[in-house]
Amino acid sequence: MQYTDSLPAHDAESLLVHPRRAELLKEQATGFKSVNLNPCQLCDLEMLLNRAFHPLDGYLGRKDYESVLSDMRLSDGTLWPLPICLGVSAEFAANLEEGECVAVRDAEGFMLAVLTVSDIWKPDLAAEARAIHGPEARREPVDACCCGLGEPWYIGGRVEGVSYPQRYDFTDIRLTPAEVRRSFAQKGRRKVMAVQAGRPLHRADRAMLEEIAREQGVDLLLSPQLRPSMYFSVDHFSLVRSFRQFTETFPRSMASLNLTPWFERRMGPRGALLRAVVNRNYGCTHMLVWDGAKAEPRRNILSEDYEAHIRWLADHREETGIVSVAEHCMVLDPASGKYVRSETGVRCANDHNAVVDLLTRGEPVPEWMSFPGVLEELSRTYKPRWKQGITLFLTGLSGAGKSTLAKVLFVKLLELNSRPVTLLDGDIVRTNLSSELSFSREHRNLNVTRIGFVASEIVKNGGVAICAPIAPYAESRRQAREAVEEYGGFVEIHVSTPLAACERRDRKGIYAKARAGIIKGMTGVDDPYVEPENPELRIDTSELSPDEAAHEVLLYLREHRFI
Ligand code: PPS
Repeated sequence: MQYTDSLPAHDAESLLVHPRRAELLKEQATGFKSVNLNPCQLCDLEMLLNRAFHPLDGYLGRKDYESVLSDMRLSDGTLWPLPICLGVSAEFAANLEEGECVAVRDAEGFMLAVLTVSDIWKPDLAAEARAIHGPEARREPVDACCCGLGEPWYIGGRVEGVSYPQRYDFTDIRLTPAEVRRSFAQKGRRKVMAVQAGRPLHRADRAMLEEIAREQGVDLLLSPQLRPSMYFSVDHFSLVRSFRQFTETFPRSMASLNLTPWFERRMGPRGALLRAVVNRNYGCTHMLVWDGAKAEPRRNILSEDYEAHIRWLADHREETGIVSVAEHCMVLDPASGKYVRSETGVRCANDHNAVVDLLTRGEPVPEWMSFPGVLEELSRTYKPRWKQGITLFLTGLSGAGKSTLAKVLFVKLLELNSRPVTLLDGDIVRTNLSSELSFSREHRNLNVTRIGFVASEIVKNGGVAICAPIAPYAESRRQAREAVEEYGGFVEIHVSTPLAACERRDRKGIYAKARAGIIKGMTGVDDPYVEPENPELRIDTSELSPDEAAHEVLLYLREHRFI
């Protein structure tokens, strides 16, 4: 890699510069161009700054990049399996010159580092994909960091760190590689196996880890595999909290927990090799390799691909310094009540699927499957339907009876008192949330998308949202459903009262005005209403009283176990 002579030498523990230099860089940075990092890029920068990516001291330059693609080595011969480059837009790259300094910032604009640009180039993404995934690979950017950049350009060069990215969650277990290595030394741990998993771990995993620890003579460093996009989601917190509980089932001297900004790149064997290098930098000597194939019931874990993968990692053991240990398959021995190793049983991951299944059905999880502490954490996230949040989305023409039905449901659900209930009637929303919007197609869609967003926040926090907009278009109804279903139930109720009946009622006199041409673009008169194709319920209020209509909805909710 190319270095600028005037740059200070880098520290083995971090790429953060001395505070005086950091101050100087901040002053100078007003004249630098800026790159704002996406969540994946932030993880990469943190891994560079804390030296989890040692020996890299910046983003790869072109020569190193090409050498990594062709030989899995930096140009000085050091093993390095995957390119770590900074992807930028073509527009940004076009105005940049080699030798220039760039301020590297987080999404809020806070400066984290300065990159002295040594190389700027347009990567051949097809060649990159083939080098990493083999000749069949397609040409999409292989690196998740480049998502959303269209046709990215890469910039490489040395990095001077000013600050680590801000993290506010679980700060007590976010140790840098140097801190982890020091803690191993203090505790006298000489052999440690890194265990990363993207799902909560249970009793079968515990039994397997205990057995491996005994056989290999290792302690354990447990890390939940976090997704950069997950930081604001419930899953993120519940995964980490379940890991805390799981770690506590081991003797203190044997296992510790740490969060790393590492994210899984889905880059096949090369990705696993990079994980080995990173684990070595955290001071580990071993790493557990899960069978990446899909968990299928009754499937023997040791597929040929998996064995080849383990052998391949073993071939690079000298250079990575990491012993790769294959996942074992464990089954419960009914006679002893203990887990025993099996060559033909099912993967531990299946146990997790079973646990989630039981929790969401509201059924008890048997003692032998998991730990009380882990289950307590998970049961806050994986709830049965009657404890999850839910949205009742009433759609239909003006005057169809949506508001009346919504009000009756609001009262009935409050009477049940199982969850907090919020009424988002069309009028309430138009007054408080969408007062500037017209009744154009674009604005109606925007209005309904906003309602979907508010409803999803309510559902995320376990409440009931009753929405009653006209919502005449399928696209925004679908968006609202997608936003909500990420967190809970969505019941679409088409209030299908025919136009003639709505017009006969005409309580607001709005149809009369529309027919007289005073109001233009009235839904059903001279503006479309696209009927929902597959609503959960269809209710025509011209044939039912409000109480009867509400009764139908409540029956549906009961039948589908929402209440
Ligand atoms: S939308 O299409 O979902 O954004 O509409 P919504 O927010 O539910 O607003 C509908 C209420 O606005 C009044 N109104 C109109 N409706 C339809 N078309 C036009 N052009 C229009 N102009 C005003 C109407 O009274 C609706 O109230 P409800 O309660 O549905 O009768």
